[in-house]
Amino acid sequence: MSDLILHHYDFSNFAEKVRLALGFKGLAWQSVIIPPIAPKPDLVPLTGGYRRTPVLQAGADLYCDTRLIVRELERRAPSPTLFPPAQSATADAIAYWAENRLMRPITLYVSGMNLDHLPAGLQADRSVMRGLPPPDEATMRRAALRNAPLVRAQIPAIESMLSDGREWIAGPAPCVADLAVYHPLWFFTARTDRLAHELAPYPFIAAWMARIRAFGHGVSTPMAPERALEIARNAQPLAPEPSTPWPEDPPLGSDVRIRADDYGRDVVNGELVHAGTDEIAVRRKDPRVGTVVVHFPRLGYDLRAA
Ligand SMILES: N[C@@H](CCC(=O)N[C@@H](CS)C(=O)NCC(=O)O)C(=O)O
Repeated sequence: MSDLILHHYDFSNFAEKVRLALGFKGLAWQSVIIPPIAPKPDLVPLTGGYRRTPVLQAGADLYCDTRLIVRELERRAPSPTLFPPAQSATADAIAYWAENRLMRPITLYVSGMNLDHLPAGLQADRSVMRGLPPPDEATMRRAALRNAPLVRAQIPAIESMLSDGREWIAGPAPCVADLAVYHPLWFFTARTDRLAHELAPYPFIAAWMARIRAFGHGVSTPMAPERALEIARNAQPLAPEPSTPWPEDPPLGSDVRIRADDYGRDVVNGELVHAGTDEIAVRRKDPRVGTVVVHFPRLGYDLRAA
């Protein structure tokens, strides 16, 4: 049985990025479905408070944020690679743009146009997650209309990247940037086809999306959430990778808190066991899961002394 457990739900676009990475690498994995809105009583004991989706678990190690999750999959299954070295700088820049500049307008546009398809309580939950008051339907509709032009100003850039006939977005080989640009576009039609017309004028995008869809999702087996907790409880975390801390970092072994620097800023407390250029990790204890190590990417997370 694969020891990879993905905590996710079907319409999460960031989860779709990881499902496709699992498919690209031909991996088997266990699928734990988590609630799309808080509370997440069987996830938070594992992560220590992080509630965003998805989370990857392997035994007593938890990997938060797709930036790190995809790298961890690469470390465990290097071939085929999602990080061809010649493309890595371009890929990182493209992925950053797609997930931080393109994604939000798409979310606001798609959600506001599909109010009749949103799960109950979703919008209120997302507002709390961002520290905002819950919007009423008219506000969401206005946000959708404001964001439609911002979406339309950016999608042609994707068509243009592909229009020299290349198969993949950052060069001759598929890489993590393909997944990072794909999942915001996937979100357009994840619930309904209502906005499919927005992508219709772009033949290069359509062909490229079909190539990525063909990666599939690997081989997944459903797992009950309690079983994932039990697996963590019965496992020991991996020995932390050697650290290369910066002088500004809190000392290794000290109590720290980590949280996302954008939204869903729930604090995770623990003992700093790894500080590297790209990753930070804390060890923590929970009555339901014993000792676990929770890993985060360096970029996008705030690390400070507790
Ligand atoms: N930077 C994060 C963003 C993850 C994210 O925003 N996921 C959305 C779902 S697509 C989320 O967490 N929504 C709130 C939730 O699921 O509780 C990542 O790459 O994993």
